[in-house]
Amino acid sequence: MARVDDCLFCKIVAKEIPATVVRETDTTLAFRDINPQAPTHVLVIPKAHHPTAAALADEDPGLAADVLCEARNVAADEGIEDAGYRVVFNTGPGAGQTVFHVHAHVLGGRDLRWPPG
Ligand code: D5M
Repeated sequence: MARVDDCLFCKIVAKEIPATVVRETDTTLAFRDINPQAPTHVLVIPKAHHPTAAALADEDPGLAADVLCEARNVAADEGIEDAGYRVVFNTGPGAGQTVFHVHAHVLGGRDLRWPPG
């Protein structure tokens, strides 16, 4: 799906809402989370609208791979690869997803405990 009018992240892609963009490709955008949970907390999204990671995997697995590769590239840019980092797709309201435009949280720069809350 190209764009959903009332979607916050579609508006960030369209530059209608500002964001601190750290990487951009033809198919993806990476920007800093407005409410960071770690020293590095970047969101990687596909520019095209897919509501969840599950929908993205069904509808465009190649684009899902683009998002994962960009998560890796963000970690490299941020210098958190060696220490370790986490890539999280909250999927569904029960898992805490609040924005229904799929996004990978890339978290690092501090000790990350398991299991997450
Ligand atoms: O994560 C949704 C995330 O989106 C949450 O960590 C806050 C972040 N967010 C919300 N609005 C913005 C803007 N405008 N810029 C940057 N980050 C934002 P979820 O997994 O859906 O709970």
